[in-house]
Amino acid sequence: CYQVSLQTLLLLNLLGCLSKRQVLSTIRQMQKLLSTQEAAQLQGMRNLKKQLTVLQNSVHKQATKHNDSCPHLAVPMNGRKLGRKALVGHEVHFLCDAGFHLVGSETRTCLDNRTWSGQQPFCKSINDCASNPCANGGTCVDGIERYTCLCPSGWSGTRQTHHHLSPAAADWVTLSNSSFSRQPRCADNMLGSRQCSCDTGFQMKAGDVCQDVDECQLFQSRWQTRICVHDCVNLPGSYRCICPQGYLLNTDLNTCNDVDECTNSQHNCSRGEICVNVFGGFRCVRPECPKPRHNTSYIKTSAFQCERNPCPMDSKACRTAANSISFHYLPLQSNRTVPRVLFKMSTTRFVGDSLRFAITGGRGHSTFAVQRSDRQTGELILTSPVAGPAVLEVELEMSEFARRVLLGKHIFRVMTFISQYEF
Ligand SMILES: [Ca+2]
Ligand SMILES: [Ca+2]
Repeated sequence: CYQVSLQTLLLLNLLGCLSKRQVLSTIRQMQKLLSTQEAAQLQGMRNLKKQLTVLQNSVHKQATKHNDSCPHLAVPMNGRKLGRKALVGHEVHFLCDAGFHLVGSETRTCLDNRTWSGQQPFCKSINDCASNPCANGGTCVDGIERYTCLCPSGWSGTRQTHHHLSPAAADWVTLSNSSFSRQPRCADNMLGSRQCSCDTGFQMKAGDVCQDVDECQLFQSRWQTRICVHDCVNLPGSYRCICPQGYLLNTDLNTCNDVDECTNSQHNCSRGEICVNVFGGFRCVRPECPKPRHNTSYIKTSAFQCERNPCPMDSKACRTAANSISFHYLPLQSNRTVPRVLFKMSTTRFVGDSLRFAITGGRGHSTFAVQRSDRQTGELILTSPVAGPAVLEVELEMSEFARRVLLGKHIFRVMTFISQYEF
């Protein structure tokens, strides 16, 4: 019936003045009070830390302002940068290697406001097949500064030579029936008998003719014996693997490697967007913090992270809103085996006594599950195979508790880009 201090509680307990039930209920009340105070204090400290970071950033910005130079400019992949000085008024020029053409600004000037004029250029591989140079159903294979036309059988290279007008050099591989068969090499041996053999990639057929081995038909048609990860073209005496756009043939000549358009600066993401490399292409993303509402607002603390601004303690809407929202972009190949751990979440500032993980939304979230991998880590798991191309979105929540009192919530927005192919 009255408030007791810890000391008086002990004393009264010793003297036997209070019943066990009364003591326990008082202890519970005090525990609850402590937890609430702990949460409030923790929130206060987090706010202070955040304000210090903001202050630190603004000091950094002021310090760099005194410098009279523009930020460092990257050298485009497969190209060169002419001019090293990055001082106000200076210019740099960009060039591309043979077989590539420049996309973006050829010349950029360091302006008075210490930013570069124009757009960061990149060197794009010239697609020598873009003009469809192979006539009459020929298949074009792009190379660097050249292309190869693979003619269907029944057509000869000479009938297509008038398409040589393209500036790129062309290899003409005529897949007429005659180029797939050759005369054997024969020699008379000491015993007077004749021995004949075929070149590599050819085999002897009836009528003493060397016939090309169609490796594609022989091996590519069955999954177990496939020789090319994507597509195969039969050539006289050999074969060639072809990769779809966005991939380059690996040095093993049968697998396809994704082109990293983001680090090669081969993307066209606009200013304010972030390039995300995915299998077979790239994506331009723009992670944005939620708009302010009900006393709740967020500030961007890094490219992929938003943190809640300090809130008035009397606003329940603000106190229960997530403390942070982070954005995650995951590239994945089509039809990957499951179950597969896609993403792990944990906290480095764990002060409570328990964490809870949950899926709280997103398109196509039925293909996902969330589970705990240890006390401090939750995992996002893909539970069924997904055929691409597809984009899956899922929103995860990690809540931190101390004695069942919510200390904070963190939201993870995970976007998975699934490629068209299984590589
Ligand atoms: Ca062949
Ligand atoms: Ca890519």
